[in-house]
Amino acid sequence: MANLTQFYFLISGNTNRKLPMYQLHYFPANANAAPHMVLEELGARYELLLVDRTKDAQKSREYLKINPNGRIPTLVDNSLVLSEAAAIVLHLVDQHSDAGLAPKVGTPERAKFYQWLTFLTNSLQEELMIWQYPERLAGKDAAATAVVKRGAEARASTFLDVVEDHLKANGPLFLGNELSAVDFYLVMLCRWARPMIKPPRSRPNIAKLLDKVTALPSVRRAYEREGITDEIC
Ligand SMILES: N[C@@H](CCC(=O)N[C@@H](CS)C(=O)NCC(=O)O)C(=O)O
Repeated sequence: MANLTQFYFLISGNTNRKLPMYQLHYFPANANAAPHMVLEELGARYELLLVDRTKDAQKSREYLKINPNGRIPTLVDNSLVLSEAAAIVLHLVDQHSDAGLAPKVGTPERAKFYQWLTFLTNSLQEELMIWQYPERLAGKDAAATAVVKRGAEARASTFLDVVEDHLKANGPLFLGNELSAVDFYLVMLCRWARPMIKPPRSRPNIAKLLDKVTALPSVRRAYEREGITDEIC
């Protein structure tokens, strides 16, 4: 059987540096994208390591040692091994609090930042996962799969409407004029959601946020380094 655990190193910014600070295990445009955009925006030192999903490397013995869930991404920060994209994003913004990608801890703004990040990862992301992989819930039954897919898309669409209403009232970004990590998280999810019957960009305020955030050099670099060359979302 082929070696299922091929990790590849990719270039990551500066070359005149000592050991990398972080390692991000990724697959192009997967749930690593939000942590990756944050790393780029922070100007952090990191290495990218490909977890080759085409070979099921996320389920390999080596990878399961660092991520027993067999999911991508995983961030390695010295002795800390961290999974869950939202947790990684929170860790990064806390490690680089001076960069201001999240409001100060203990403020109402920070609480709202938690609210939106949790909403994105817990509600929208999960529904998009079901929409993309309905057979994981429905099994082999084609009719059941279609029902699950339709239901997940309808729920994801409702969640996008909630984001649209929020941005209309409080935008152009999640926290008004302040760029925060939650804006990057929405970009990641909106890329996945592009094939929806009602794509995220059909909502004007979401489209405005996506235009603003995908114009950032950090965001373009992150996707380019993952090998993504088409329009981000
Ligand atoms: N809740 C996790 C979900 C991660 C996740 O589902 N990653 C997908 C890629 S986007 C994955 O690893 N899929 C491979 C699999 O399920 O085998 C997170 O946000 O990090």
